[in-house]
Amino acid sequence: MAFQLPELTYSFDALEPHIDARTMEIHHGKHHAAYISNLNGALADHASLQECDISDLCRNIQEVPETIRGAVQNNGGGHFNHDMFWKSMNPNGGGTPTGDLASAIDGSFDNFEGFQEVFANAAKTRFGSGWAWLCLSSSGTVAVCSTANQDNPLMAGVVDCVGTPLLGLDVWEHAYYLNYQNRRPDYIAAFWNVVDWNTVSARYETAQA
Ligand code: MN3
Repeated sequence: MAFQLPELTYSFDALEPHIDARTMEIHHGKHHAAYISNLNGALADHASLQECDISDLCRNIQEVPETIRGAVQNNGGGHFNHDMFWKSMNPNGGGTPTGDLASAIDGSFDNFEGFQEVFANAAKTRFGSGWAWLCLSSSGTVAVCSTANQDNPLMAGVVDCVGTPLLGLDVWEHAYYLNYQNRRPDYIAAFWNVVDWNTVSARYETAQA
């Protein structure tokens, strides 16, 4: 089939104590796998779309045939978002961004702490299931927003914060409930310890090119 579950580059327990092994195992092996299975099912009779890059499928979601658009929005979004999420974290992560990305964050949020506060607030106040994002906006500045369900900022015509996603945080309960129960703010605070800023910076450089 067109899309396959990407392997993690670290073990399920590598992000402990911030994200526990059981959550990682179920989140990757069950939730992400289900998005891919359902995406492939939706695209079964659409061979040309099976060849698309997942980011292009998200970007051009309004051109996907109407009969499968909802399934591609939910499951293609789910695949893109989780693939990006796994790669945004590293057991050696944490700290602060450097270089051009740090300057861009300072430009939009005064400083890194200001950015963290805005991002955490977007993640906390997303009602129900969704994601918080740091994006490169069309105006060339970095911005924070949140989206519902498995939508993401690539989905022009669907979301009101169109841009290139640089960092996303999954705030679905399945991402944190085993370890944090209803304490979403604690999960958000723990996330900063595992963010791989080198990867986020590389996305920023690519998005500007
Ligand atoms: Mn998830």
